[in-house]
Amino acid sequence: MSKKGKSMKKLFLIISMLLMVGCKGEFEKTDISISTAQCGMCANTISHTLKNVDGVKKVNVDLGAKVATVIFDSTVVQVESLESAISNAGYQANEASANAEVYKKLPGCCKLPADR
Ligand SMILES: [Cu+2]
Repeated sequence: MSKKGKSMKKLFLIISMLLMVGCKGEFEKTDISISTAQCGMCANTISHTLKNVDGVKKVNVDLGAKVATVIFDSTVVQVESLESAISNAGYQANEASANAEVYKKLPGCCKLPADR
């Protein structure tokens, strides 16, 4: 192989390594507290809501721990947008309170025990 070919190969390797690091760095993981979620229906609603947000890669809702774990592309979506999506589905997300109008329309089993 010529000297030029060798250095081209080296350059290509460096570029592909940088690209791999770049792609990996785009995905972030966050745990969102969903303290007002009550039942499996709530968990499904929150999970579907988050999966429909652009940039969300993976969602796991732990109803026992009341936590939604989201893996998302931070160049496309921010945590605040994930929180407002949950709020607009009628649930508290971290410090963002639930959209009151949507919360009112939730089935009884999905409301806080005091509101049923
Ligand atoms: Cu529910």
